[in-house]
Amino acid sequence: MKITRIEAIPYAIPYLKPLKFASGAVHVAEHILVRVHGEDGLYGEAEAPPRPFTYGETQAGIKAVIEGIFAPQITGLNVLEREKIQARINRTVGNPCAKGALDIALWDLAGKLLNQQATTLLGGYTDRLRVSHMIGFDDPAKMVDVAQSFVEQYGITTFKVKVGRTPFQLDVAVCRALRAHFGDKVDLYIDGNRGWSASDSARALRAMEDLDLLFAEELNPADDVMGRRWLVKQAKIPFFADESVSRPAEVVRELLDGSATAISIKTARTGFTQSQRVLFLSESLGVENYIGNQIDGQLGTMASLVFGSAYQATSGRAAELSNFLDMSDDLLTEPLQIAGGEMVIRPGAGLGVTVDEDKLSRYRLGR
Ligand code: MUC
Ligand code: MG
Repeated sequence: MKITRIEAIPYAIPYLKPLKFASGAVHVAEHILVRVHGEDGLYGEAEAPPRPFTYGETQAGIKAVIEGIFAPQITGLNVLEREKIQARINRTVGNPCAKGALDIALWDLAGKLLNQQATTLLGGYTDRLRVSHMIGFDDPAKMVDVAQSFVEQYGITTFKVKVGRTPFQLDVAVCRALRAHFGDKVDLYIDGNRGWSASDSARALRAMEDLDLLFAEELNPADDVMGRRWLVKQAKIPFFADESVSRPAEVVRELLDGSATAISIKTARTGFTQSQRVLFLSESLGVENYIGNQIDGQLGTMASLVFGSAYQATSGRAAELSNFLDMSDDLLTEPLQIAGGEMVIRPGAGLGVTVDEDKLSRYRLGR
């Protein structure tokens, strides 16, 4: 089946509660719905979340690159010619979230064409993942309350704690409060979004040595090349690369440079096709990974679940699948559910979810 038309539809849905972290904050989900149409009226869908403070992409930029460059390059190709499509869109450098959403929409469409779940086409390992929730900056007591409510309401027991503030003791106090409140009943890890220097990161890690953190992520910038290497060498817990690995080549570079010892996989920035490369690299090298969250809405969250549940190597750790719960609304006809700390894939073809046209017309921007 041929690709006949591609749409990039901007929309905006406010958050009930903004998520704040060291590199920025999100108050409104200003995302792009990517629709790839094939023959016979079938289409595939995915969500692109622009993160200017992480990858430099904007909502307007994602729409422009998809409609102006990628659509003319791949319209008319067979939906299943994934490598040919990758070769064409990768002539343009950067734009990871635009490419990621386009790729996921193509897998959704391929699944519908073949009447198969995308997760089965990818690997079909399991039908569910444990969920980890990401807690944004606030006072220690409020962050403990958020975690407690997610334990009670959703059975979630793994939390990513955003750190990277100055002075670093603010964040140490939060982690200490969480551990004091929950004891060993929860797993905790930290993500600095490049907010600290190498030396403050080292001091913070020392100050939290007794808190049994699972791992640390992007505490300082990978661009502080020597400082990052110095930090990672002395860290006693795995050091995950996140925003510094938006391409497979960057995964290799960060690992060989000693700037990371483990890899966060985000389908929002590497789609399914490039996420496979990242995953197979990390698996072959014996490097740990987990499925991260780019503050995705429900469509993007389902994409993360579909990919993560497809493979044994991405199913081991809890995946970040719950931050859509902070949004005031979403686009799907049937909202995603988290119960018993898990999220389960949907039985339908492709991603198994459907966008509600009324909701889309309520939240779409422009015509
Ligand atoms: C994360 O893991 O860093 C914050 C910015 C972004 O791009 O993703 C989030 C979460
Ligand atoms: Mg991160």
